[in-house]
Amino acid sequence: MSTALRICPLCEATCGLTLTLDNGRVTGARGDRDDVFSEGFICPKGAAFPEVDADPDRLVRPLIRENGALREADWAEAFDLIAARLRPLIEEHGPNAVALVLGNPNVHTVAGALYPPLLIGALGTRNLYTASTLDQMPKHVSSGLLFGDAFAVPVPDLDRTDHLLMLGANPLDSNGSLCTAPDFPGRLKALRRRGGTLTVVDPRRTRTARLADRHLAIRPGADALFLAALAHTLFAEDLVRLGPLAEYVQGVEEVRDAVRDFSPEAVAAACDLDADTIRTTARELAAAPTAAVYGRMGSSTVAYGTLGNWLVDVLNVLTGNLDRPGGALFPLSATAPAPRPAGPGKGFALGRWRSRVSGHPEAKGELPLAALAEEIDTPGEGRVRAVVTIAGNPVLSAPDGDRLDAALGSLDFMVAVDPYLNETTRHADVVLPPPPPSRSAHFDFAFNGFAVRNQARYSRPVLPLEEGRMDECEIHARLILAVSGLHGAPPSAVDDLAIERTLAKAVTQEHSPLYGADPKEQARLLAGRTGPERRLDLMLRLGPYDLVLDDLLQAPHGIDLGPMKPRLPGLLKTRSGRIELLPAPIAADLPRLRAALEAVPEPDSVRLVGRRHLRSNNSWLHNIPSLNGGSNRCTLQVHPEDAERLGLTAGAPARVKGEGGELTAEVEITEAVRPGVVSLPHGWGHDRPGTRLGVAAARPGVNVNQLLDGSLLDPLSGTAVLNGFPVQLSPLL
Ligand SMILES: Nc1nc2c(c(=O)[nH]1)N[C@H]1C(S)=C(S)[C@@H](COP(=O)(O)OP(=O)(O)OC[C@H]3O[C@@H](n4cnc5c(=O)[nH]c(N)nc54)[C@H](O)[C@@H]3O)O[C@H]1N2
Ligand SMILES: Nc1nc2c(c(=O)[nH]1)N[C@H]1C(S)=C(S)[C@@H](COP(=O)(O)OP(=O)(O)OC[C@H]3O[C@@H](n4cnc5c(=O)[nH]c(N)nc54)[C@H](O)[C@@H]3O)O[C@H]1N2
Ligand code: SF4
Ligand SMILES: [Mo]
Repeated sequence: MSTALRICPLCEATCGLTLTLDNGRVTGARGDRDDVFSEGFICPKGAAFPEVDADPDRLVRPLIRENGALREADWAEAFDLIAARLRPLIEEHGPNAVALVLGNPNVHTVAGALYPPLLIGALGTRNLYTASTLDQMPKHVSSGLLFGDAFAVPVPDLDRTDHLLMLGANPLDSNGSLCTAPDFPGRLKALRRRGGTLTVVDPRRTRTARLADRHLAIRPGADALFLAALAHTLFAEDLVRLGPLAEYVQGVEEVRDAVRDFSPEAVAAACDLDADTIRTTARELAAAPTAAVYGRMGSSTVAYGTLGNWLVDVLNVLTGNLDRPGGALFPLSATAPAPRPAGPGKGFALGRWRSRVSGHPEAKGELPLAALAEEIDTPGEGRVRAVVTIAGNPVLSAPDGDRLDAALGSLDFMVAVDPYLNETTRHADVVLPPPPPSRSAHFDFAFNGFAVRNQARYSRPVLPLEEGRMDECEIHARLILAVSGLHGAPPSAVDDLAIERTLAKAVTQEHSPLYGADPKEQARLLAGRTGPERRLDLMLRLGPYDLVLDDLLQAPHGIDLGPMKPRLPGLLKTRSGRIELLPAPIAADLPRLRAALEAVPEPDSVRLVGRRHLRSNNSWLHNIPSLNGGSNRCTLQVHPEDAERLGLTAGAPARVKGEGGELTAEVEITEAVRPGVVSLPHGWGHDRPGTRLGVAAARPGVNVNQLLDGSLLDPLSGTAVLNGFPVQLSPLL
């Protein structure tokens, strides 16, 4: 028996785990007390790591479709088939005939960080769809417009702030998002212990809301109105204090004009909050020595998602809290390029192309995942004929899974890189299964960029690859070669090319640590056992902390790089080189928000919101017995008043009808939801044939996204409205 360290890949908190190994298997997991960031924290999902790792339903060999049925194949056969089918399709119909779908776990794997950008380049397709348009794309668009960099996301300084205003997030169950903080619950408790204030805005009385000093049970979808009223109040009461930020910000007066109509009185009815409460919230935000406004899923996947995300940072700016300790700061990860000197940048463009069928504008190079089905099933020039999915299950995660399900079934060819045969991957002609996490290296390329403390931790695979398995990085590299017409070349060629390109650029950049160096010599210096390790080594060398891979290998519990530090103005890449507080696309979308002032919902209307459970992760952990035990979790939560009015009974089925379809769910009566709001979680509906999810299929639940038809989007970001959409309820009889 031995132990090994491994960062948990099951949510954004990135906790360090100590795994027990016995006989070539992981038999236990506990929190690593010496981890520089997580200091021993673990949640039930992390504790289930051994089970997640050894799930007998995980695919062991590639699958290929033959005469309509999937059969096991070897790797060579699988890649031969991809090269033989995908390449000719691209040559005949052009690159846009292939759509690439990237799901959430790509941000939790080394492969998902290093290879998809190269695959996108190799495919040359404009049909790129990711889970971002079911999630945080409004934040990317807002950051792109405000700061000129879609990845410049301010993160609340949880450990130092005096005041946190949190909207649409429930970190006690989600463990945090776009704010990477192991033991988020403990950090919130510490905030309160040191005399700080926590305000939670959520239509549900969540576990997080119960921890707060104040819970505002807003009407779903109204966050942007509420935030605009806070900004209005700051101006009206002369509470705007930019402090040192003033030098870097333009457009403050324009924002004053833009929010003039949104007085607390004007938004009160739409938000269903009283004007005094809104005013008090604004005053407290302004009065706090330091404060941070933080909005997540519930304020993002809504009709005014980009406006809401923009207003979050407008408030951080107007109160002088952006980029200052205790406020909302920009993390600086060890693999981010070393900061360049301040000055104008290229800015951020939206809508450089549009989707074929509905004309949705691209955002950050992506089209709305909600529009994928129509891009496949609408005939005509430019139709999507083949799909590659990597770590995604859009049949359950995106609106109108039934339509997408049918569309995927009609494709000429489909490839899935995924460990499971699930609702989506069952349509693939080739399934390429990556090994379980214990056999994969781990580095948080994505989440270190959103972490409340700068740090770097690397884990090598804790167990060797089993016979017949392929590392996920190699799977991605071979896929890239197969679609590029380079099928059969060694996968290391992909890493070598990436290194060569990166170095060629870096040595010409004056701010780069390798400015003026000889690229060939630098490439030879790179250490690491594998291509991806050499690429990590290079990124560290080009990064801001003078680190190399060997430093990480010498520090198995991680390297602490200190608290977040101010990064303005160097970080700004807007054309003006300043924070552009009222960008034109935002100004153009504000009339829509103004119209919402009048559109107060009917008194008896009901809106649906989602929820997460501590033991879940989107659609893919329902197959783990210890994470899917106990009572039914896929229940429709209804407030007692609504239940009474609508004749719904606890434990009995209710019919739920949305614009896109209807379903039946078991009623749970609870005051945890406010009147006029019901809640149903996502990621369920494991009752389709042809999957290999024994445990999940036995308790399938229903797919909430079947209530949607994919037409409700935040127009600036293409993000699906997954929260706060209208539904009708009735007892099933
Ligand atoms: N246990 C668990 N953890 C997870 C996941 C999981 O599935 N399970 N998924 C991971 C992923 S991919 C993500 S993106 C994160 C998300 O993590 P969070 O951003 O914390 O998201 P949720 O837990 O969905 O919480 C969203 C909250 O918004 C509320 N809400 C709904 N509509 C509105 C609204 O209009 N206004 C406001 N103010 N609130 C609203 C909901 O009631 C809900 O409590 O969690 C990650 N962590
Ligand atoms: N109604 C509603 N819908 C939602 C949400 C909501 O709150 N409400 N949340 C949305 C959010 S925030 C997100 S991020 C999306 C998520 O949407 P998706 O990313 O489509 O869904 P997941 O369930 O995370 O699917 C992950 C897939 O990755 C596979 N996988 C797991 N580990 C690995 C690995 O190591 N490598 C590879 N290659 N694959 C792996 C799993 O088997 C699964 O097929 O769902 C969105 N959908
Ligand atoms: S909080 Fe997230 S990262 Fe930490 S143990 Fe749980 S699932 Fe893993
Ligand atoms: Mo997400």
